[in-house]
Amino acid sequence: MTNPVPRVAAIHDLSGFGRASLTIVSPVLSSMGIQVCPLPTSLLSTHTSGFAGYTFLDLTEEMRKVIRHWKELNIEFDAVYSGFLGSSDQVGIVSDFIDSFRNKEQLVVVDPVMGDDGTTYGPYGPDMVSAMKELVQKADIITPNYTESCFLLDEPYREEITERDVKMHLQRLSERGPGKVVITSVPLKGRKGHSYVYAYDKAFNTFWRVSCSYIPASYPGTGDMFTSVLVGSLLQGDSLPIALDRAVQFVSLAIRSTFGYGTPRREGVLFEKVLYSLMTPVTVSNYEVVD
Ligand code: PXL
Repeated sequence: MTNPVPRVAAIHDLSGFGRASLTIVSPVLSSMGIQVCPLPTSLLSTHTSGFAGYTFLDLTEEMRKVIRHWKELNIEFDAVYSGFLGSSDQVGIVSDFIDSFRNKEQLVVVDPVMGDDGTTYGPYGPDMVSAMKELVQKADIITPNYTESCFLLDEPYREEITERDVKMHLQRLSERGPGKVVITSVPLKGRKGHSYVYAYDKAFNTFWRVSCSYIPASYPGTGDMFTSVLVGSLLQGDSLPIALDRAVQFVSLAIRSTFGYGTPRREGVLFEKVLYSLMTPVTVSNYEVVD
């Protein structure tokens, strides 16, 4: 760590309404005592999940200028954390950013945001999937959801998956480069009523699993929330399984707090109501080691 307050370059879109990407990443990480330096990839009126007619401004050229200026200022980042990218061309920019700002103790986290429930998000197609396959090779940690792990591995999306197959996904993804792989929203066979997060740490050859009870509503932005808490927790010095626990607990609490209000799904989770909970370390832990 090089800075008294850990500093993150956050490469995500800025969606004005609906709670996704930078409007989640910034408050979550700031609440955890982390400095966020946003490098916006695009500007949207809303996120793309459930809103028709959203506006979209591609910021690729502006990103090059921002990066040039940051380089002139010799800014050091303790972590680089990328998410939703505006175009497959931006993958090259993020890849160069990682190379040019690399330092020894830095954490590079790529959330290969591409889709959910077996389909890609609005503006994405096969070119983004190919580009993401390249980018994940540069990361220390990747956090695809189950759908995105299928895209990255050219595997068919299934309604249910066995634990043996999840472990295979994790190991095959880590062979591409990242030492730690996390897969969220795993629909484990025979375990309806629960949602699972699995992780693999290559250095220790260990698999981890965290379960959370399922609430019958899925909200956009929860993946951004999960990975942001994970990044904040790791930068605070937590171990991978504790960081997974904290991320699962925060997302579950945020979903539970929202569900009772019956707000439109597309407006995301009312995480503002539970942001305070990020200011304390983990209090309950339920992770398991998987044989
Ligand atoms: O939460 C992922 C995400 C990020 N950014 C935009 C999105 C989505 C998912 O819908 O549309 C613009």
